[in-house]
Amino acid sequence: MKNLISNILVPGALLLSGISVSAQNPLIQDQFTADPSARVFNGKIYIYPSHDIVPPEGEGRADWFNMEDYHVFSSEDLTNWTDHGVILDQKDVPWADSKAYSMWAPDAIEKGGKYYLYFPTRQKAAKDGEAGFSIGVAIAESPEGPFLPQDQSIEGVKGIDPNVFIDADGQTYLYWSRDKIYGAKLKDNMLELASEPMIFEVPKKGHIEGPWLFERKGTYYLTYPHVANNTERLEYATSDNPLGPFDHRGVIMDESPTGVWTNHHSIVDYKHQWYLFYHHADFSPDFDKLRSIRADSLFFEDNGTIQKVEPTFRGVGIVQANDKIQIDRFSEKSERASIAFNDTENTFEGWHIVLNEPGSWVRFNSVEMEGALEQIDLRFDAKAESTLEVRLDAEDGPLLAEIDFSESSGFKNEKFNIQKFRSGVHDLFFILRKGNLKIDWVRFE
Ligand code: FUB
Repeated sequence: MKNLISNILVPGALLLSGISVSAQNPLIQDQFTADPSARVFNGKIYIYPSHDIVPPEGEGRADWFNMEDYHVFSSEDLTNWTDHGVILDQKDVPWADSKAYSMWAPDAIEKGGKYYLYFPTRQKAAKDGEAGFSIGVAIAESPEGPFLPQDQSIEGVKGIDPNVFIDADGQTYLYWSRDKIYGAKLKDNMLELASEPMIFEVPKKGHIEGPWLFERKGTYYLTYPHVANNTERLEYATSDNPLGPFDHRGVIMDESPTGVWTNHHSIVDYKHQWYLFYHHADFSPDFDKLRSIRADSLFFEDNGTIQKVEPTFRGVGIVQANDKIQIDRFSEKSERASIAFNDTENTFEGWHIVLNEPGSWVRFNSVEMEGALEQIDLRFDAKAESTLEVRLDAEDGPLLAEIDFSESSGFKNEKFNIQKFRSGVHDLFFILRKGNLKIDWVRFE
């Protein structure tokens, strides 16, 4: 973990704005991100996440969440993400404790051509000694910021996890949490409550936070992480009114099997497909306060109920054949195939897939391939003489390549000829026929 921590404390060029990151899940692979609030602005998808960090020595809170700023990321294809850099820092919020490292889950919305960032953080110690979480607003001319914070937090709002919703009639609502979920109307200025906060106790027992409200076909979906058993799972309730009453309807995503305690999500329709954005601790398997955002497709039944989402590594979006295809972020694999970190001291180096038994395979969905491609470039480590088949669309689909590897001593790249094939979006199958092979990534040219 040592190199990983120094990577975070001295981010250098990795965290400059404007860098494009190509990724499956997790979506952002050069820093920790959590609590993704996804929004569609000007035809692009923007994500406003929390930014988990390891704080400088002697600052922040050991063994807890530490966040000092927000970045925003955008994408047009859900595969290539641009980091627009820091849009707000704790030191620039007049009402906040500038050393609290508590810039928790934010949300953003556009109204009248301005962009409003709603964010929680700890307020400066008040005269009565109260220094809990309040929610503030920062305003920008562009979704990419910079966001200018208001002098005061929103009067009458104590809590975390703000979420904003604008109904078809133009009325704006603010939701937030403090063990329960609260909601109220916002004034047209987007800065003040226009109604008394209501409390939504759906369900009545178990910690609940992170509200995200959206409307579909006249139904208002209030969605939230809830601890029903051990850790947070994503659930939802519905109503015909943005302020309820809401009826509990079901589970969107089960508890994480790896014990990550939080989950926090958003749900958006982008180019006629619904997506669930959520988080896990992919790059920090032993410490669940350093998280990473993910996305998977979400589907509704005809009666409006939400189908449960199974988290995947593959995530969403189409990958171009001439980009690095990280097949360890697979869509499906045989039981005996596995993944491993490339460098356990610096997990941001990613993973490789391990095929160590003849017959083991991995499938990677939705690669855009044009027929003129002639070679596959593989980064691999052959632990023995090995043979790999690369097939299109099915385990017994058209053969693209049959590749023999001699034993190697560590990872290296080699290029191999491929057969002719039909242009289009294909699923790729990699099937080990002989030997023992680790593959980091592949690329076509
Ligand atoms: O990121 C800090 C907190 O963890 C969020 O505010 C909660 O929703 C949980 O994800």
